[in-house]
Amino acid sequence: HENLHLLSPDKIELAKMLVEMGQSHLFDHWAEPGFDDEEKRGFLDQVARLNSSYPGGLELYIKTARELLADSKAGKNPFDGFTPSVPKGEVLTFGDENFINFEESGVREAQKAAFVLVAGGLGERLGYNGIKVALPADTTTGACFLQQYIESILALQEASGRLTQGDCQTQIPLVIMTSDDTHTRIVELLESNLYFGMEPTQVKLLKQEKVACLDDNDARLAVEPRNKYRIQTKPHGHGDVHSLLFSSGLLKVWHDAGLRWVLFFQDTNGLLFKAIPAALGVSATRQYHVNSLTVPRKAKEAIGGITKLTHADGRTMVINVEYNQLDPLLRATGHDDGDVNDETGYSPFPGNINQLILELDPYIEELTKTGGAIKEFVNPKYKDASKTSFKSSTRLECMMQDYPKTLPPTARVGFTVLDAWLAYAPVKNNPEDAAKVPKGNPYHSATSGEMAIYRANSLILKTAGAQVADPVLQVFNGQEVEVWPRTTWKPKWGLTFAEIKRKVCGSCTISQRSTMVIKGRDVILEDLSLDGALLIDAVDDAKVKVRGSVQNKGWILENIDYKDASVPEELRIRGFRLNKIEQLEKNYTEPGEFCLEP
Ligand code: UGB
Repeated sequence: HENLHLLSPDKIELAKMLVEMGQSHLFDHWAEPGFDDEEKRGFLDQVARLNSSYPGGLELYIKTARELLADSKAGKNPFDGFTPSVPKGEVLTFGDENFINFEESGVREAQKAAFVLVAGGLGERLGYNGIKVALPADTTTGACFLQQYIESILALQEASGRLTQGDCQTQIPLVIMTSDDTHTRIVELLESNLYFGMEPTQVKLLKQEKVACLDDNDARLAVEPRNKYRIQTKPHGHGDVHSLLFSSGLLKVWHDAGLRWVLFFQDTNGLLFKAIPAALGVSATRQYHVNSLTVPRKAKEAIGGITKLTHADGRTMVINVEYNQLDPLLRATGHDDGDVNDETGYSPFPGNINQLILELDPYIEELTKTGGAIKEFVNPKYKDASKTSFKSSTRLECMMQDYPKTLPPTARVGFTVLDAWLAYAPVKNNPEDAAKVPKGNPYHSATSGEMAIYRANSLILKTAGAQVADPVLQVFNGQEVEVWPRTTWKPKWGLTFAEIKRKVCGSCTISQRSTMVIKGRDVILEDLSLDGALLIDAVDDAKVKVRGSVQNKGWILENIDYKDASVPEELRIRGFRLNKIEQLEKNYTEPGEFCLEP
């Protein structure tokens, strides 16, 4: 009480609220007036930030925490009363007529889309020291994930503009959710690369705040061990993206601009945009309010499973069940073997790749009710079976894919199943953990993430009619991977299958040891026989036909050891680097029509 005069009236209210909410321990060790006064004010400033950044404020946070901690202590199953079953979704086959039609409709819709990248996570499992979006998606082009994402959105924008003759929006907005762990470095990456070609005003950054840590089952807020005037905080999870979007006012701006879709995606999936046009087409055609992108999933693989849950009282929902919960849920509901592969070799529950497409208007309607608050969970690590104390402080967490949990039963919640080779190759695991992944399951490492890009590109070229040599198996950082020819292109060369097919003509062949980098938009491959490395760059108005035989020593993959500290970290975590011995490189800087016939 003797310190109250130091505080403004609104801060006094906050302090009172804390005391009423059983948090008086936060003030127990306060020094007398005249000592640490700045620190005391700083403490209440932090409390004010924690209060305003959480929908419903700290009071609700503490209340929810008590409920969730009590449930956790009682061992309550969050799926009590629900029976899981396999939901029905739209299954796509790359390159067939259905896929091509969905792609075209998706490109049309892209004019009315906004993209949201959640990039607040540090990626502890990967253990990389930088930010994940700055990692090269592949080392052949060296383009980082953020560059790839931005160039893909720009290519989509251009393709959509062409198809719809630019009748509405001309710039697709991109929002990046950052956190204190990633914000400054993401700003630097964007600024030092001139936003990778995007208009700076097209990109908006929203920073998520951390939430207060909890010391015990009474949800007593944890104080920093070395600073008694600071509450300990931890990340709240990617679910924050919904409340941030809502409170930023952007959803209304998008609505007023005539937008219809919001697409959420994660920080390190180099394949994603190969699947986006078709998946957006599915959303539009099936009029899904929520469309989750999924891939076939191996039983027990560390990605969530999309599941239909039916409650004894008749309620149903189609929702992601995290990998650590799916197996126990199945066992508890009569499936004695739990989560197992069926005759297809995959779990019948499709794998969530955390790429969501939401229809804007129903999204706004829902968030107007919830403020963007997402159903949370708590995951305390207890000291012992009495579950009375924690090994270290915990906090509430939330996930963006839990958004449908509050939706009414009338909501149209669907999902799209895509080939994993086409849609999903994240970089999440460090080399040591990846090498321990059971054989047959994806590694989700920097090694597999890069190799997956070459495989997808090769398979796409094959489907487009090229003869692409089979891969060889090689081991990098203890992981056996298929090494396909290193064929790459800028998104503007080919974002949809139809566009790529149009640019691969006659009889093209590509040998396994080849590398191809196409940077121009209008480059046509005609009767090309590639055995070596070929690099073509061209300004947008240069039309280049490449034909005939290209043969040279090419670029060779060399093994490196992830423990070799003399090699840069972004290469070490892959276990290989490129030795660029010889290539045919052509750069067309003037508009016109050209033919490259070596
Ligand atoms: N992220 C944030 O922006 N803020 C945060 O506070 C935390 C993360 P992880 P996770 O695709 O394989 C998800 O850590 O959460 C960003 C799904 O829940 O890579 O373990 C972060 O920057 C799971 O169902 O993944 O697992 C990154 O971009 C499964 O689908 C993204 O959120 C799994 O992804 C994901 O964070 C998967």
